[in-house]
Amino acid sequence: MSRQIMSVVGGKEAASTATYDSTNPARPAEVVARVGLADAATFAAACRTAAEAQREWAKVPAPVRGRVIASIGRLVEANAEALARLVTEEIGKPYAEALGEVREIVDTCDFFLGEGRRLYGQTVPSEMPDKNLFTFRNPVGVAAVITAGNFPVAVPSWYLVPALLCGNAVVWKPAEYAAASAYAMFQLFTAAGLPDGVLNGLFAGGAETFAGLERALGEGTVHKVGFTGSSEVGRRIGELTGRHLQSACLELGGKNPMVIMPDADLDLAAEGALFSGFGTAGQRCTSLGTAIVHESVHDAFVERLVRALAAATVGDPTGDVLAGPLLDRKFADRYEEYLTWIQPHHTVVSGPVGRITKDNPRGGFDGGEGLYYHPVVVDGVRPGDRLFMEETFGPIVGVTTFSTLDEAVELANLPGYGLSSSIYTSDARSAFRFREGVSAGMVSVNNSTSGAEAHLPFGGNGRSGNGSRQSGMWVLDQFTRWQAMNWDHSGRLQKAQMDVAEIVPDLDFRLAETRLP
Ligand code: UN1
Repeated sequence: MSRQIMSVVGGKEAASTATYDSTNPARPAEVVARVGLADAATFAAACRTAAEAQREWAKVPAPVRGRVIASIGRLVEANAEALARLVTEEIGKPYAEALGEVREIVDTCDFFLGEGRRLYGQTVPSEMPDKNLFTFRNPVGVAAVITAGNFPVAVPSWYLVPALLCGNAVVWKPAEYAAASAYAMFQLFTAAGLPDGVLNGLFAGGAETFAGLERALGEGTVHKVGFTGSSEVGRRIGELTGRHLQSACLELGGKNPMVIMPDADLDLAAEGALFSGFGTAGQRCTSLGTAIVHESVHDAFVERLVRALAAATVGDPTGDVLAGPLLDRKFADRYEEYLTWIQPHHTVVSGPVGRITKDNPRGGFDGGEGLYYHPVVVDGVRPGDRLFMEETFGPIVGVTTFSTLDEAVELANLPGYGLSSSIYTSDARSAFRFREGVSAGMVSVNNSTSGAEAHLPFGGNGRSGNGSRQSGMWVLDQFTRWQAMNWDHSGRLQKAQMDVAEIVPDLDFRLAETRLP
């Protein structure tokens, strides 16, 4: 029996105008949840409700809001297995990874519960006597958060937890194909005692969401937009928020490079490439795009990667597998299109390509009805190729070669994304030269391109985002605005820059020349 879920606005179920079935990608005939989808008017109404609730929420002392975040962490921890099982069922993420994803919510809560007792502002000396200067972090107001379904609970928590802690209200629009996981997390958040209207869960299609957001921005009830998804939609959201003099927090795609230097530990590099490229079936925004391999170790690296891939299991995500099915039909269709970008000058070194079926099995595994695909390694990709230039969300990795580190850095930056990157080397100079040259917001040395920790700044540049950063103390700048206060208690008008005491130096002073006798 599948779940029926609806949007929740101000603590009450909100009207829906359409229905969406979220299915299990390992067995697409199985409906995980029947989801009521709201329209643009309901989205805008949710933002009004949030704006109303935010006024009271901002008055709750930050340490008390921190206690609520602590309770969310405890509730998520106590429900970790159930939530992870649901994530596996709904988007096909291998269970061990789903548990790791749930852990990331707890880590985020652990970090921000203490922030409730910090949210530091400064006291700053004034240029005049009897005057004090201060800075305060104020909540922005209402955050509209629109998230993807490949990390249906962890990535939303990166927005929701700091936004709420800082005293904002949130309207959260999760991906429809991950609605059941999102709804379960929403329930855990509200069980922690958030007042009605402070967190609203809104299920809606893309077009209605965009129209609702446009309306709410016009009405002045949204003050920050957080978006995780494609570069294409991110650009539209950036344009829309820009017209309203806002800058959205955009976490977009990636074409994440991994550079393998001649002095790399090749076994370690192959293991890293395997997980970066094919863990989560290549559906992380931090997944490996192209392995950029020094020409002297190309054959040895490719041979190791292909061997490791052949030994890896693709299959039922409830079991111990490297990868399960793709997230959803829409993603499988798009992935099939990426496969058409394989050109005659490329060499597929991994074996069969395409959907795993009875006629195209992977060893003894025929995939059943599931959206399972063969993992693919394409050797010989070149800078002009679409496979080299564009994000290919799914289990496909390109391989190209280089001769100098400068050339490798240039290749790493060429697609114009800039989320994550990695270098395998045993030379500190190469690691630091790569770090300096690469355009990515994140750099791994001798490690996978994916797997960022919850307390480092997460975000990208170029086609990967507008420079905004999530996580750790850096995300506070997304969900608060600095306010500067000056307080003059001299009892007279002291004019800045004019009524400032002057101490006159003797700038002609020079040291006397002394000569030894
Ligand atoms: C994403 O795919 O949107 O660094 C985020 C990682 C994860 C997050 C990925 N912690 O791979």
